[in-house]
Amino acid sequence: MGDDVLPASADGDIAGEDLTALQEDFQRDGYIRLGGVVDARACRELQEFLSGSLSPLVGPAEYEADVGYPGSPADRNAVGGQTPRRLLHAYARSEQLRHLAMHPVVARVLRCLLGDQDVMLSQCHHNCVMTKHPGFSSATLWHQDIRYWSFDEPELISVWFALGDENRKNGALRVIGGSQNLNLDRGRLDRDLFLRPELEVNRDLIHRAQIVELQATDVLFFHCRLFHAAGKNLSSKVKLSPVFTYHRGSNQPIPGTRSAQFPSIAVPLV
Ligand SMILES: O=C(O)CCC(=O)C(=O)O
Repeated sequence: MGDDVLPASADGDIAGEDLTALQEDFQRDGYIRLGGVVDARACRELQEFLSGSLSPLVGPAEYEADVGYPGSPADRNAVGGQTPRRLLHAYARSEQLRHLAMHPVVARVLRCLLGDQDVMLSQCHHNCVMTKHPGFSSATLWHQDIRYWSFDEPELISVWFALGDENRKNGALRVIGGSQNLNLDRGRLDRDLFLRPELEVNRDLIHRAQIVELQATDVLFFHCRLFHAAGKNLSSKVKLSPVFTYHRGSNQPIPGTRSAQFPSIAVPLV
């Protein structure tokens, strides 16, 4: 099940039969969690580095006020209006983040899930560090990340790295397992392609959601068509989560779109 956390072995490797099980879970649920992938010390060092990028803010960044989600400040001049939501261009920010994006266990699992040796990291959206602040963070409504993307095929996988614990209190992700396989009528989504919660049929779907709690060093892989959402951070500590998105080399961004703005980078074979 996608809600089990499969630990990587002490040397960070994964047995072939485990990879097959992960692939089956991913096909069914649209997400999988892997436990203890990133070295704990690397998580602490990344948290330290990223905290230093918040104050003073090292751009480029997206602000909570820019997205206008429930709970976000009305504009950048409002109280809390300078709260960052994402540190953008994560891959370019440091050697440590580049190592994280190309983590050998992540690369191995991606090759299996995408069924291809030729795996690429997109430098367009996500490629960011989600920075969920106490006080001024917003809730993210139910959506599929494919709304951001323009690729030949809707087959991309995002990898979410937990540098600290992620739980209900600090706004962990919630997912609707299996929803990557649904084809919903356009009328079930609002103008911005969020699920319309006022529709009973959508309420039934949302009722199936599960929270994805993560511990520092865990990673979550999720399909770009998986419906997911997240709450505000009600803890007293900023939640920092690097997120990168990957695709097969043969699955190309549509020229001229935001997805083609920067070249993708090959994930090295290990
Ligand atoms: O609020 C969150 O942490 C979820 C963010 C998210 O799902 C997104 O930006 O696509």
